[in-house]
Amino acid sequence: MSLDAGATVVPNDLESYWMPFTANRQFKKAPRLLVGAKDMHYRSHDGRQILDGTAGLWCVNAGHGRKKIVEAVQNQVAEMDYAPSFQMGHPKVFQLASRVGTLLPKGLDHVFFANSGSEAVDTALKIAIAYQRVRGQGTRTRLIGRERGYHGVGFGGISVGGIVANRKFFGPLINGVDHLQHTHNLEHNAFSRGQPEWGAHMADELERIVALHDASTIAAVIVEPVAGSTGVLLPPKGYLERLRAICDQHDILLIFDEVITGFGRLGAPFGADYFGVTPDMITMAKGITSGYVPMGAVGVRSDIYDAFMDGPENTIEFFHGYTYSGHPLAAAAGLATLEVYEEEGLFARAAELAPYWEDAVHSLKGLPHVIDLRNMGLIAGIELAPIAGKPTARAFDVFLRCYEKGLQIRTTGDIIALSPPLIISKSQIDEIFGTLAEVLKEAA
Ligand code: PXG
Repeated sequence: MSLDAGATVVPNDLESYWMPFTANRQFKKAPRLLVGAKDMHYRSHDGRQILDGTAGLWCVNAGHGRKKIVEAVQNQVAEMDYAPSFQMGHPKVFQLASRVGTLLPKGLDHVFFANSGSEAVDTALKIAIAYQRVRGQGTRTRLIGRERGYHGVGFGGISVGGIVANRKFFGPLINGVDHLQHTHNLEHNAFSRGQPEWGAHMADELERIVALHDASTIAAVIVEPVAGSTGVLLPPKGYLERLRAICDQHDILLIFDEVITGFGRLGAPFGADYFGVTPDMITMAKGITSGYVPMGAVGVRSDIYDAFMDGPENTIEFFHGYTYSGHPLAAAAGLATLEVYEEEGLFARAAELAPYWEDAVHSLKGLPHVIDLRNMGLIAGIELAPIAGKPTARAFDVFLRCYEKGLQIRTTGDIIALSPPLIISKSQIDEIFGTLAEVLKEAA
């Protein structure tokens, strides 16, 4: 093993690392290692510049190696590495909660910190069930998710999630969960620009689920406003509004999982702002620190928080938390990241670029294998027809070819997902779609 400090890092033994969500044996035969990053680019271990079309994994919204964030983290680690999170605090985590509170939709002004999206989701689900209990509605324990939903990989998240491969290996999961149908429909909505017209009625299925289980057993509904991991599924016009109305009618909490849609991805602070639909809780991660340090969080309506602030003042109100909740490095990264977003107007920039992005996405129409193009804010989904009998192979081939040509994309099944840092320029947008067009013409 040679991992010499300062030298280009090329480990010669890849065996020990069990890689997450990766075809380990395939990867280890032909590894793709990233060794540096600045602004819109990664540097690969073979010294090439790779244009980052995915903001890492949907997280580096401020772009790579931004001085302000780097220095904030460096200074923080030197000043105080760690502070206990239970029965103790440190100033920056309070500041960050206030800052995030001011960004969140009105009414959601309390923030619980975790270290990832998965933890944020489990936290929100636990808050939902515990809230029903503390307000005297302890029979409301059921959770409703959606097919093709991705809510991370904790047992709570995969239970409400709807991606079969993420669920089928792991036994009965948590019980008392039901699922809405997903809204993806190529027959009605292929090649829609932005929100599709067809499908608002799919929200009415919640009425059927409520009729089946009775509202008195249901704590919360959790959905991604735009489903990311499953291949960029956009909510039909009116769909989220209807979900909100049905939840209101039955006194059920609505949770938006905004791990991807938060922090400017759609050209607004949150998807809730973009769609004008306010949930009762928002889960977030990724963009909160631009991915520089892991962090997750849940934004909570103040009356939910208040419902817990009962009983003797010396009792812990909510038995939940992590050693690293609000870690000083994450808090410092978060504060600096929010400053960068604000100073550079990056959410507005994403909104301004969105029409240009939309045209670029839809310029791929008519190219081989492209059966749908979807876009919103600075997100794109490009759905390819699978190779017969070999699902995922075509998109993966496109991914490898793009990487060879210096472009980082992401694939899920036979869908390509794009979500660049919000600092992307128009010429870099042209480069992404130029490369993709070339590759689609030559791909299998
Ligand atoms: N909720 C949503 C909506 C997510 O997208 C999580 C929860 C879990 O976050 P953590 O931090 O625990 O991974 C996510 C994560 C991809 C991809 O390319 C998406 C995610 C993670 C990695 C890859 O589709 N989303």
